[in-house]
Amino acid sequence: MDQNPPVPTEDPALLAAFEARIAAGESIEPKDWMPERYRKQLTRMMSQHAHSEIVGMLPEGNWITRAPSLRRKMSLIAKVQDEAGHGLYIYCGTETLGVDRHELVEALLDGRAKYSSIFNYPTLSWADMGVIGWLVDGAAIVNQTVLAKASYGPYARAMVRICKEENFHKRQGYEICSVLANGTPEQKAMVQEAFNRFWWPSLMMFGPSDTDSPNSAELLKWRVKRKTNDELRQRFVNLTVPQAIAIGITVPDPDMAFDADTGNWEFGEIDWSEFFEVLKGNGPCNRERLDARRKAHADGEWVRAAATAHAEKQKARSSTAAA
Ligand code: FAQ
Repeated sequence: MDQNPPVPTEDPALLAAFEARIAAGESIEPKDWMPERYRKQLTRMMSQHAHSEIVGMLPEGNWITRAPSLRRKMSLIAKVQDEAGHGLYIYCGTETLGVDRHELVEALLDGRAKYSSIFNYPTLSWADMGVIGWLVDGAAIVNQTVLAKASYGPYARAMVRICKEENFHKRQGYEICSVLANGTPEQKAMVQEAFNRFWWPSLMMFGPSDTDSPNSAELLKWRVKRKTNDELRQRFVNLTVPQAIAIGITVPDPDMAFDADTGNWEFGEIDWSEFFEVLKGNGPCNRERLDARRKAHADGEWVRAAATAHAEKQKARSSTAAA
């Protein structure tokens, strides 16, 4: 998507009225007037979010056939299906801004669109299923609970339902980790190793630090974002470290320390070069993830064709009946 589009000139009176509504905490709805830049920013952020949900099905989908019990398999299938649902709600939300989801999907498939960096890491052991639920869904909840108060109504409302489901995902993930951490020495080592791999990439999910976040100021001004990337990252760390301690997991950060004055768990330097490499397409699984999405899209061609044919037939039937 265009990084630096020309700023459209908006009618100053309309813009002032829009900004007054935002300041008053009103919700902006699809048919309301909005600045083009607001529409663009929301389309960018919501479409990246929808793509993340869909690509995010792949790392866990990879373990469905290898779940260690029927119960684990059932909850993993349900979780992966939920992520598909989240993608669909958010694509629908994006369409309320006047874009066509096919264009958004095209942008994903041809590599122009971003999706969350976290899904470009491999899932190497069963413990990864626990750690993803705990950390990745946990990070998503911290971010999305705040987005449930975003100024754009359809996005905010989608977040309410999504957060409820993400909470279930997080609990099932933490439960897997807790069982493994209290299991045999091999199981405990497996969950610690998975945690070590996912800890830093989970912190990166919140985006670059505030000083390097080009979109934050505008999104905060328009109350799409209600907290900065760094504020949310800190909240996630503060919530997660005590959970790790409770089940005997060590956070792989020698600089981690509790600051009694601020009440924060202070953490070490994030390797931002790794984050930006993943964004450029050079993460461990970027290519594999896009190839999988392209294959799924091509394999689904006949379903789309059949659904379209069915819809057209229904439409023709109802117009004959009405005549
Ligand atoms: N990965 O100026 P900022 C989930 C990009 S859902 C990739 O700070 P912004 C559920 C950013 O797009 C996870 N790219 O950007 C699940 C921008 O690029 P652009 C997804 C990233 O928008 C669980 C550039 O860097 N959640 O996990 C990332 O103000 C388990 C500069 O950054 C959402 O999308 C990143 N981590 O803040 C599913 C929530 N971070 O477009 C399956 C909604 C930044 O200018 C299994 N999104 N970038 O070229 C947001 O809250 C925000 O968009 C942020 C980024 C916070 C992600």
